[in-house]
Amino acid sequence: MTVTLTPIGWTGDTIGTWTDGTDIVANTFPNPVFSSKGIEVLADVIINTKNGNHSMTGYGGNGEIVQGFGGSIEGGTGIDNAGTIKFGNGSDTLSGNGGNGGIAYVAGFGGIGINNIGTITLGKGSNSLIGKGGNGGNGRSRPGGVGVNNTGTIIFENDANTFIGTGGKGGDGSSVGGYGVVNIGAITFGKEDNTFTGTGGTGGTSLNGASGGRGIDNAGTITFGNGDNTFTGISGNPGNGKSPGSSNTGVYNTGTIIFGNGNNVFTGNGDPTGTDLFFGSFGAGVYNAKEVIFGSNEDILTGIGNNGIYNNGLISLGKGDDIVKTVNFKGEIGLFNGSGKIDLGADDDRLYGFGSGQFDGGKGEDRLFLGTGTYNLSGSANPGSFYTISNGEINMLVKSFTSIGSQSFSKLIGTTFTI
Ligand SMILES: [Ca+2]
Ligand SMILES: [Ca+2]
Ligand SMILES: [Ca+2]
Repeated sequence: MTVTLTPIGWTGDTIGTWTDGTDIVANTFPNPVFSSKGIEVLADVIINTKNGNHSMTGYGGNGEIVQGFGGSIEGGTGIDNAGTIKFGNGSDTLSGNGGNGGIAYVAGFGGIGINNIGTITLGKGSNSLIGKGGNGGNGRSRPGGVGVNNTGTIIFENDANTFIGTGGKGGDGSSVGGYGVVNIGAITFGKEDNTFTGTGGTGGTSLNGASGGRGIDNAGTITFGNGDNTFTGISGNPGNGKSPGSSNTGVYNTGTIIFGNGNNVFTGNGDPTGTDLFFGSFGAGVYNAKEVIFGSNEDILTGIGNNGIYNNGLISLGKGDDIVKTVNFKGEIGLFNGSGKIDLGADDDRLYGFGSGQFDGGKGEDRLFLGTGTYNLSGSANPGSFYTISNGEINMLVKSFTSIGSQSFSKLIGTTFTI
């Protein structure tokens, strides 16, 4: 049965009112009502919890198993917010668990862990928002549920917060794993050190194992304040099959991700097997089509994949001794792809990888580390001051680097060299 939040408390499986103490809100597990939501806030309803520690845990109902057509077969959403939830100061936890999709002629989708189309503001205190998608139904299968799906607004204040989305497993048959976090709205963090993790679900088993889900898919805006943040997207593994499924992307960004000043660690881990669902044979750790902006401390951006970082937009590292690293699945220096720009900004930065795109070291002693191979560095720069490093197939445009490997950049101009 569903628990519904109200301005004075909650009703449903349990009934209570908001207090300044510790309020625990949860529906029954396992949720006995097929496809029902665990906890919901209806549209236009405004919830003001008081100060104190609030714990909300919602379990969506599983989809029904039906013979033939019909039935209520999608997994229910764990926590569904269409209104406004304002938490006071205190350490609050929202934990939503999507129900599993049911089995029918056409199976059901896994339920979403936390679905927000309204507004959630978490006050001061170390808060956690944790969504876990349900598994997709087997048979004529359906995808796993998304861990956290946000089309609205989620705001954290200044404190160390945790944000975790984990996609459900794709149904056996042929369906993809659920995405860990999908954001087309706005997610904002305050100062302090936050952890943001999205992990895609495993793909379903079939003749050709289905793709794992993306770790983090952002088409909206994610903003961090000053602080040392950890931002991690991990693709789910593909399902088992005679041939492996397509691989998917750790962090897939077509929106905006902005960090404040602090030592931020941003990691995208693509799927190590199969071919990429969207880029043919180029599985990506991090795919960026718009912008990722870091502030003025020491940031580390790592993409692990067939293509570690596939960038068609702008990635700006700002001031500070920053590191941008591509890693292939053997653990070696990997590949860049795309036509975008990576701007390392002021101070002494390091760039690991080779591939297409524009790479600007900016001010400072900037070092470039290419993977093993034979390369040619052009004898002159283009009108934009970029030199071309070519391996005979791919051109990498670089400027303002002081060295390549252990050798001086200026001494390599116009030469062919082997690493
Ligand atoms: Ca920086
Ligand atoms: Ca820099
Ligand atoms: Ca620099």
